Amino acid sequence: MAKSKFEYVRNFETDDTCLRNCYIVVRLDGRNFHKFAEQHKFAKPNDDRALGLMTRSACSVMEELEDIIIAYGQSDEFSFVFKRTSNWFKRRASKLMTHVASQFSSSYVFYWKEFFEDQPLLYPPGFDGRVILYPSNRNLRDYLSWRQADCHINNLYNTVFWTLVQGRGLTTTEAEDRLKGTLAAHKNEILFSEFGINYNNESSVHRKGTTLIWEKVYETVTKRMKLPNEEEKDVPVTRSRRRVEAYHCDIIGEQFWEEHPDILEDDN
Ligand code: DGT
Ligand code: MG
Ligand code: MG
Ligand code: MG
Ligand code: MG
Repeated sequence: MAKSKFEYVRNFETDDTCLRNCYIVVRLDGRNFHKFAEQHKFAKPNDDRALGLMTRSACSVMEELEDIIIAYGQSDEFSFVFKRTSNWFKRRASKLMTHVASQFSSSYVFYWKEFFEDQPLLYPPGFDGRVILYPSNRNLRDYLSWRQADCHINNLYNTVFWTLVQGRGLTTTEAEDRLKGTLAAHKNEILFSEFGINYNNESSVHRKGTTLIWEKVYETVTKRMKLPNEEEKDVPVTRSRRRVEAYHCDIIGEQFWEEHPDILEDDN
């Protein structure tokens, strides 16, 4: 086929194929959500409408795009893991990342009203994206553990911080000073001895974040059928289909992975 003299510009495109055999992680993070949360009156420290909308949008990403085996989200971020054998878009990083980011962003706006009934969306939110490759199951699990540990550290801090501000009337500066240099044990202690709050009883959505995986569900529906030489009648038919399921549990330890052995493919 004849080529135009302009065709050569194609050669300026750089190759961004993700290395084979690696899990491809795309992590999105809300742009300037400090301000976005303020302007849309997010509850502090955790707004369940906002978290629900993030999860709804992440489900849409998993359902609409190919090959995502697990996703993990907290605060204004969500990580999506493509299976290591995925060949979707020939593993081109920019294609994968932009599809995830745009599907997520449009879903966030599309489903906004379902979660924020009385709060109008004041301006279009954006999400940045990055791609990270992990060559082993250990590396991938450590990545997810890192994000969940981050969720825990931030949530413990924020829980104590806002309890001191809202429950004790401290200014934000006073609360900051009070917490400067404290370890996790101190923070737990402040919550328990001063407010009678056992941090472990706080909502697991807030403490553990949200993990999305595929699960097989069996559905029995009745179908009207006509068999030869018989009257038409209702027959139960069982079908299996995949559905995205949300968990708010620990994913750092072994238990979750032992209970869901199909998520990760064997190393080597
Ligand atoms: P960035 O990501 O560099 O564009 O800037 P930010 O402002 O998005 O910073 P980031 O991502 O490090 O921190 C997330 C911000 O979002 C943080 O300021 C708290 C806010 N945020 C996230 N979830 C909630 C929530 O449920 N309630 C409230 N009040 N704020 C939240
Ligand atoms: Mg940031
Ligand atoms: Mg952000
Ligand atoms: Mg963030
Ligand atoms: Mg096109």
